[in-house]
Amino acid sequence: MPPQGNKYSVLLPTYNERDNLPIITWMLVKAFKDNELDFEIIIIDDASPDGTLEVAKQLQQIFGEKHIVLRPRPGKLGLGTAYVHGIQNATGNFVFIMDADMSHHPKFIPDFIKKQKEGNYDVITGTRYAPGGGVHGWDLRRKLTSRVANFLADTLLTPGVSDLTGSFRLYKKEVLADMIIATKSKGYVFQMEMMVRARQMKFSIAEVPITFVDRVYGESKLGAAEIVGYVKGLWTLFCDI
Ligand SMILES: Nc1nc2c(ncn2[C@@H]2O[C@H](COP(=O)(O)OP(=O)(O)OP(=O)(O)O)[C@@H](O)[C@H]2O)c(=O)[nH]1
Ligand SMILES: [Mg+2]
Repeated sequence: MPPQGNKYSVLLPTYNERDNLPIITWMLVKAFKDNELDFEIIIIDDASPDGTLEVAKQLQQIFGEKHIVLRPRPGKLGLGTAYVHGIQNATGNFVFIMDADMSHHPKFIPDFIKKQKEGNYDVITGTRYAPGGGVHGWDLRRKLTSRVANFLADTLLTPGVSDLTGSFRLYKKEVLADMIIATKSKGYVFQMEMMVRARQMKFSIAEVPITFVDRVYGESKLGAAEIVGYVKGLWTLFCDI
């Protein structure tokens, strides 16, 4: 048995990530094994046209069904519901949420866990915008968009978290379940609303610095429509709380 009997479930939503999935999976397995932690990686693939699920099945053969759990869905149903679907299948008492495109590096996993233990926190959120954190590989436009998105959210909603739009986080499972129920928005606002709700619900939150790199393979999906959607969602949230 691992120390303290903790188990970490990683929710990994994928859509067209066949090139990134093997690397991220291998790195995750290494991070957990090197630190003697009990874990499972739940891959939630939404019928990716590039055949990500086939790659996931091969990874399950390599690393075993105990560690790689496949929970595919029949179509692209969005990130918010992918997390709900994932958590319903999680058997750990802690849940990591991260992207599968290598923007979130598994080497930070031990930092999250160490920080969580320090104060028995409910939520640990990775931040690019605190000393030690950073962003690599983004052009000025993308950096500005992210900064402005964070600034707007922080000004309007003041949740006191330095990186609101990031999604590399560790949660106590029951806390995540409660927060997901309370969170209404979909799309890019989802991550931010989660932190606003966490504060409202008086959960304890701590941050760890992370460096974020641009996705390794594949195309970015952040366009004008997502930005407009974000601002609208932010406003709705502002009026709601
Ligand atoms: N299951 C599922 N996963 C999704 C969906 N949309 C995105 N993802 C995955 O969610 C993670 C984050 O999405 P990204 O497309 O990387 O979003 P982003 O980081 O804001 O933008 P870029 O990295 O610039 O493309 C990645 O692992 C995606 O493969 C979806 O509808 N369903
Ligand atoms: Mg990404």
